[in-house]
Amino acid sequence: MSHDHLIELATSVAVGAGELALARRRAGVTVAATKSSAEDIVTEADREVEALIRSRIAAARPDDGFLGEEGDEAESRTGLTWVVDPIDGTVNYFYDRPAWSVSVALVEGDPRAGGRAVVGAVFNPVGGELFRASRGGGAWLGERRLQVNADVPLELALVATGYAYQAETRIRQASIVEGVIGRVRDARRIGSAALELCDVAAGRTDVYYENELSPWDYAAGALIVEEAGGSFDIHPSDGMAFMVAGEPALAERLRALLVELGQ
Ligand code: LIP
Repeated sequence: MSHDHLIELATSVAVGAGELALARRRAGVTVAATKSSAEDIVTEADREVEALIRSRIAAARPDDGFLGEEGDEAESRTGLTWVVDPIDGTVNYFYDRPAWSVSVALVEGDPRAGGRAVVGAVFNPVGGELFRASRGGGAWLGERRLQVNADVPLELALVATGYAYQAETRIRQASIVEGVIGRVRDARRIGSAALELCDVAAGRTDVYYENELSPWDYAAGALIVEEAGGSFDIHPSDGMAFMVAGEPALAERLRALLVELGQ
């Protein structure tokens, strides 16, 4: 199947899943369970949306692998694995804050160990924005070609980040933000890694970093950033591995600052 067909499948699945998630949101959302902490929730909609995505992809490409946030992993027989976050920004979704997305990526290789997406789609149903990219085909918001901001000095960079579901980790992350915020223009936090990455690709923020993300949080957004001329790298750390995404020179300056601050 060509990248054109693969990106058509990824975008069609992401939009259909987003429409279901939005309908469930409007009908009312309940917490189905918690995971790593009381703050780390999963809703019935998360599970229902992932099941819809899984069924549509299995019907179209039954031999591909599947790695979703909410369900069992399916082994790949093609070397390709669909990496899916059915609702990225779950807490925002639960609070009916209009900042959540469906993230669908097809990754070549091991999604947890260097695998790279060949196509990716991120759909924000509330805003009606569909971000997409295919390897070598550019990054797009609708029909608009995306490009990261270039030639931005660190001290004038609008920086985005996020925080973990564990309080002790958030306290450590906040101490890093305390060191960053006086060295940059300002900081932002959406609460959806996929949308943060798409904002970098669209030039709405200059650079984004976060740690303790999972492949389903970043697989699609990382490709969208790279196809918009940016870099996405996961950096090992004695503490917590962290990712940085943005125009390559700026991303490297932020990485160096984070290491200086003890990230
Ligand atoms: C979320 C990420 C976000 C991070 C949150 C959470 P989820 O994913 O998209 O960047 O800061 O802690 O991990 O749980 O909403 O799919």
